Amino acid sequence: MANNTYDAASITVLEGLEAVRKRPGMYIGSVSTRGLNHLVYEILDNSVDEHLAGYCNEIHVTLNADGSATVTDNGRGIPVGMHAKGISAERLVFTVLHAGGKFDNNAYKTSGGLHGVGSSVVNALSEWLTVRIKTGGNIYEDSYERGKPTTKLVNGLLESKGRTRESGTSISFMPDAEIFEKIRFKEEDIKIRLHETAYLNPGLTIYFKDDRVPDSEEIVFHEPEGIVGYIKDMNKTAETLHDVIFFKGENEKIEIEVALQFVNEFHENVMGFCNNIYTLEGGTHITGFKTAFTTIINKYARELGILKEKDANFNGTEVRNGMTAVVSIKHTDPRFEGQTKTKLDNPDASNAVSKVTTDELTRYFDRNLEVLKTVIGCAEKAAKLRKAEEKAKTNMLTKQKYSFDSNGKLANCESKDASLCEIFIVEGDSAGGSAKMARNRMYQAILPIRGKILNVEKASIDKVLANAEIKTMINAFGCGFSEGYGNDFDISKLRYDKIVIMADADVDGAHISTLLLTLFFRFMPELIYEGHVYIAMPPLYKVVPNKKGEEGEYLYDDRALEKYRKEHKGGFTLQRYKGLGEMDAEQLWETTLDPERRMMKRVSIEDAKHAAEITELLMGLEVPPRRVFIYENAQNAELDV
Ligand code: TTJ
Repeated sequence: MANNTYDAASITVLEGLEAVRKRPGMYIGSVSTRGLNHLVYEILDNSVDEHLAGYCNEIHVTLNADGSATVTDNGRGIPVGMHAKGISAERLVFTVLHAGGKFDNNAYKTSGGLHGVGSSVVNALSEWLTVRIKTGGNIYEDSYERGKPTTKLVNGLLESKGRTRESGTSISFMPDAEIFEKIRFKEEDIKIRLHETAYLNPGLTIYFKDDRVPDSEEIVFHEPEGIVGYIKDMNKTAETLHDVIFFKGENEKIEIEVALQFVNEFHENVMGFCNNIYTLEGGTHITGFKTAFTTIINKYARELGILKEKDANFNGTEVRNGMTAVVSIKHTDPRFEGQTKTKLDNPDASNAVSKVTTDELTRYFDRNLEVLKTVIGCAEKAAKLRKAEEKAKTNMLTKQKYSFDSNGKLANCESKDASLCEIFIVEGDSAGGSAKMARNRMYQAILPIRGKILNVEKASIDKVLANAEIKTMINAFGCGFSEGYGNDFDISKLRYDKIVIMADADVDGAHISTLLLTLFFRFMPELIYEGHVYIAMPPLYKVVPNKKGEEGEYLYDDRALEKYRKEHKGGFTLQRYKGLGEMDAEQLWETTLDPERRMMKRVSIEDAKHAAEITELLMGLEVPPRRVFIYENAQNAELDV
């Protein structure tokens, strides 16, 4: 550290990382589990970039027993030499904001929005971080604590720790408990992300291991079929109507790949990616694809005489009825906008995707007339339903606009100030009855629902809207719904700030929550985007110590019970709640309704998406595995407060 230039550089650097620690949300979105997992993706993206540059084909992701994570690749290794600023390249990567990708000329590096904000952000938000690099025949190691280097340099550089013939980079880091609400990575989400990455990079093999679980097995994600394999897997349990259609092309330096397939169902699932980043909110690439697709299908439908001169065109929703599609593009300078910075904003992407789609699909349909007819058939089916559905909708919305308690079931709250109001959707009439008595009737509305609500993945819109429970719900919320014909959803009309799903912690409860989340995800996703949907977490146990003078308490999971057992050797009585129905009004208030004491989990868009995927999966399975699946997931559902 004799070098003044280096000292000066290091001071500005540390100020930068201090800013990250002060406002982590600005760099990684949030400090919830979502933000926590983001750290892994942030590091992983560097290795994927090295793959895209053509130098890496294997990545290992390990969740270590001590709670840290390790990402290892077999790329060239981060450069360890001196960078122009008088600081080593590797130090620069981990201590300077936005330094990622400075040394390579990889055109498709992930950048923009929350993505690629860099390893320095992860470093700043880690209690410790260790870098191991094999490059140029040597092994190097560098370490940091909360962003600050702890390894001694010699003449400003790392010393070799040994020789090797291999090359690659390995990063281990422990997320900082001072920053994050919880520091347990959610392996389910990470696995989904790794699998997605494997589909988008067919030449890459990703190994995942969760060493927090004893004897856990390594999972290998390798998808040589790429996005075609992705479509096949998504449609695994559906009735597919033709082979997967795949095309790719390039336009104005934008690389485009599309895979699509129609299934015999009444919804569409079009997913977009830009430079391997999933664009949850869509954007220009998706618009370009959809516009082109609608034009092509209408053109063919007229040529084939399926649409007559007097007929109106099929609309976009109709031509995509039953479609599963992945649109993946590579752009040298992606821009992301939107609520969650997941909406592609580059205007040139729209033209490029539209052009390639038009050229390639025309070529395909000219040669595959049967597939074309099948695809147009899906649009016709949708169009036929349209009239009936529009009618059903008008009837429903006009007749019942002001009598939103269509079943006499909703016990509404008195306040009309939506920012203060909450609605609890309660499983079962008996729990619903107690909840009605227990609630704060000024601000809390109760809507009991019976049995299983209709599965919205499977049913067509008119059936969904005919369902009494769903009708009541839509009417109660007050903002309409948003799939199918015309987007009538208006979140500004929402009557409740919080929509709380209250179901038992058992198989049926898990199923009801899953179905409700699927319903919201498909028809009212903004409720979830804007954070209005919650899941109530009623306690599993009540314990009262035998020792006089000590108060009883509620326990919310088995871990808490174990802890309680250890701390109360003097004995206690234990009451286990099998369901909400077992609680009386007062208990329900104390544990689940009272804003001061209750526990609730806010539903993220990933949770809802996951629910929709489970629903889709469940529909294709026979009864026995389905029960096993729901039960396992009901058991695994962790407490998240
Ligand atoms: C950059 O250009 C010269 C050769 O090495 C290139 C490079 O930086 N490769 C690279 C970086 N491979 N892997 C990484 C990397 C891997 C992880 C897990 C984390 C980070 C921050 C970088």
